[in-house]
Amino acid sequence: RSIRPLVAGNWKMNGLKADLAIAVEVAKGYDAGLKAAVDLAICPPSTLLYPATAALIGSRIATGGQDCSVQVSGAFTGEVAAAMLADSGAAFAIVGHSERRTLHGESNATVKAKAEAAQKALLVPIVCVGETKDEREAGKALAIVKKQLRGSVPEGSTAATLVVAYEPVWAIGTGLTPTAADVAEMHEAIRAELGRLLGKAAAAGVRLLYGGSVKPSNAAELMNVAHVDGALVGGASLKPDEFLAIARACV
Ligand code: G2H
Repeated sequence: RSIRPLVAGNWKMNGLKADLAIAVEVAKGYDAGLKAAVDLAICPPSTLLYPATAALIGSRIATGGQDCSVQVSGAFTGEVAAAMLADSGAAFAIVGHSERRTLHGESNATVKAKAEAAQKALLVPIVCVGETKDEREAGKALAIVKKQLRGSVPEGSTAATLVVAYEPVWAIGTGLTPTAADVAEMHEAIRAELGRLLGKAAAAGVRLLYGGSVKPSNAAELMNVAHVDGALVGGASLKPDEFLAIARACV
């Protein structure tokens, strides 16, 4: 691999204080061999960000938020600013997850504004893109994802300030995954589109994660696809053994 992989756990709206034990278990299993080869991040609900970061001190496991506000501060009830995530210890912020795009009506422009807000707070946004089942079946998957990238990726992003996650909507939490050939085609297209947007040199180093029903049984196949530089893991990230097995599949 020319790019050091990243495996990020997206806990979604799961996790109470007692579940910090999951993060601690992951840290225990993040042995020297894994540390040498793979970066790990855990994105718990924002209520657990500060204690999770504290629980992971010394582990070299990063934390991240699952969303951030486009606003910096002020009268925006219920919103969490990127700087607040950073202040709680986060290094990353997932933006534009399909659950945000679909359930909260986030447009590409909103996702881009969130990614810019994250970068201004020195967080690395994990910008999520992916087509729906209808779009895939209509042969529009590549066009849709390219459009999402053009609309959602901040200008001037570099390998150090951007991660992209390809998550086909129909693969999220369903147990379905695309074929390795489909993932290869998409990730190659994403790298090429980022090259047009950011310049080839910057795009070459941006980590491209695959997400959607990643589990130990399919991780080796998916993680060995060209231009797949890690995983964004939902359900399996709540099970330390499974999350670590997915990380091992990147070595
Ligand atoms: C996709 C993924 C994590 P899961 O949403 O972002 O979730 O692995 O449960 O499909």
